[in-house]
Amino acid sequence: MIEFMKSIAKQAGAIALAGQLELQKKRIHTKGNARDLVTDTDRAVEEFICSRIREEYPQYGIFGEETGKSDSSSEYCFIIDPIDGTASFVHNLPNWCVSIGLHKNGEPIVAVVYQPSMNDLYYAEKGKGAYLNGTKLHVSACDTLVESIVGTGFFCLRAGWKEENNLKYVSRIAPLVCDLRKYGSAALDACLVARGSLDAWWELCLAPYDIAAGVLILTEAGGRITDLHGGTEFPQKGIMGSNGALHSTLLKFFEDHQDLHS
Ligand code: 2AM
Ligand code: CA
Repeated sequence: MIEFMKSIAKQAGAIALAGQLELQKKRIHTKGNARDLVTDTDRAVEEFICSRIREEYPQYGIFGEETGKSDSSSEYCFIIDPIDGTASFVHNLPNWCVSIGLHKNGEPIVAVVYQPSMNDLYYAEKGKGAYLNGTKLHVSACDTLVESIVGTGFFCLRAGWKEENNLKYVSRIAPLVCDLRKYGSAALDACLVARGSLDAWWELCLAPYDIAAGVLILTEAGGRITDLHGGTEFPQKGIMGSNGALHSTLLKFFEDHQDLHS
């Protein structure tokens, strides 16, 4: 299974890269077409992944960002984000990826995240560790906020959260940490924590396909994932992934500022 998922993620990445090349040619000159093209590429990538899954695992469920949930009673479900980090994809920035997770009875068991711009393939199987291009991953050992680099994202702003949004957390945490990062792909943020480049990451308002693969890669690399209250209701109640060592400190931070978030 893992080899199948790695292979389709890489092929999907190649389809996306070809779409991105077309997009770059058109983006400078024609606004409207560029928007259509990214949607077309998203759909083409997801359709490719779904068709390969239907060939190899016809009985399994599929939940894709573009096509929604398939009708299936299988205990297995593939969860697909064909291009996570769409804004970076459109603007020719490197921080976008193909994300494919496999759940069994709602629990992640296999995960693949492919970042074509770097040719980086992250993957994990439950209980077998997480890897980047064959090298085992481990989260960082950083245990103080003042030394930490923490990632976040602002989808909540685009989702229309006018008052209770992430900006209030950001303004309060910025003075406490070494630095903040915002890369625009939740799947890659989770992988960056898994490889120890970020010490933690949080976001308020994501969908299951944004994080389905990233959560397993992060936890298999020794990290911890919860909602912003320390529970398991992510991403509905926000999500935080950390190296583990910083987790309780960050949960305390969010608890102390809970009035900022409904
Ligand atoms: P995307 O690039 O696939 O749209 C950045 O803050 C994160 O928010 C990205 O992972 C981005 O995924 C995600 N995001 C953007 N629009 C979203 C939506 N409508 N629902 C859920 N997540 C979204
Ligand atoms: Ca996404």
